[in-house]
Amino acid sequence: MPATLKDFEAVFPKLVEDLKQHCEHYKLPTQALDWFEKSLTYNTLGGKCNRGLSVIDTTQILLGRDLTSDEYFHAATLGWMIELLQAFFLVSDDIMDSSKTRRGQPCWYLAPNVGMIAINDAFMLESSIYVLLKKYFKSHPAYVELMELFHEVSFQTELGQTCDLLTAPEDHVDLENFSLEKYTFIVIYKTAYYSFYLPVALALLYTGKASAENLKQAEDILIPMGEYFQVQDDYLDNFADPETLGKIGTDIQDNKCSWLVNQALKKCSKEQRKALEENYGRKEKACEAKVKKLFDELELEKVYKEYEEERVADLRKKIAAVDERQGMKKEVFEEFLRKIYKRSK
Ligand code: GPP
Ligand code: MG
Ligand code: MG
Ligand code: MG
Repeated sequence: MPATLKDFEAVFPKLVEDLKQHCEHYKLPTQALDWFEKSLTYNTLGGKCNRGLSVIDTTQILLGRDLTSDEYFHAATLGWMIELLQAFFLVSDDIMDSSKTRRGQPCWYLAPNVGMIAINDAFMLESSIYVLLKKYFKSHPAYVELMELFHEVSFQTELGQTCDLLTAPEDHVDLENFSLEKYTFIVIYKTAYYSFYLPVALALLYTGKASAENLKQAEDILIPMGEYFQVQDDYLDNFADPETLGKIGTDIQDNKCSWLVNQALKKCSKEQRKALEENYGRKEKACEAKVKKLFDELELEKVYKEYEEERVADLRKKIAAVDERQGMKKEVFEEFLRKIYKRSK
């Protein structure tokens, strides 16, 4: 049985208490302690928690049995550490993308009295990972590897974010700057490593099954799966109902090298390209509306649905070929794919 969000969320208050205790040890003034707690709950809770839940599901599948309550707590704690990493990224990303809403509420930097304090709050969310890692995993045989993995995946994500931002200059629209090659690099690094490879790699390290072969098999399937996930994110940015999605799309106005604009460039006529040149990446709502209309004319929804079926068929083929001799399980990947196939949020 896959882990439930309710059980997973029930672990979080304990981790908040641990982090507060760590601050109290430094005699942090109450005002700052309350602020930290508020940031922790505002920014870490309220999402789907697919990444965090996947650590528990993967651990269970790898061990081939139900977890003891101690194992459940440890796997969930690793899961919450990914959710903290994600919170750190999202608080920062929303500032960089000038986004307005996240998980159905104002982005943290836009919440009352927050503003640029959000930058420091993001750092604290990141640092919290290592406080918890030390508290609960210091004597685990893979402690250093767990820590190095968080560091490396953070670096990879930051590389992806760098390219995402550099291909989307605010004041200079140049469609020549976009390409599917650049797109692939951006999404693999900014999303696939931390969202897909990290949960499984953590579970492999935690269960003592992180052989080079198992890690490589995980990477070979989870990176393309993460690429597909970010294509979904880009598709939903334009085509989903913001109410359902919990965030308002900004990719067109932000001049992003998104999957949709790359598909549009592949299909458009000369006139349509001119319209794209004149309206993509501009702040005006009317320009955004023209690009949205163009995306409809080019039937990008249909292009996306075809891509999705093709990608999923390819992933299923890769999963069927997984070698289970060193304890890896096909089910790890099947479960992951089940969580995201045809998602609407
Ligand atoms: C998703 O991009 C990628 C991230 C949230 C990683 C950010 C990395 C940092 C180092 C800050 P996105 O902007 O498309 O996500 P969303 O649509 O959720 O804003
Ligand atoms: Mg964003
Ligand atoms: Mg972004
Ligand atoms: Mg997006």
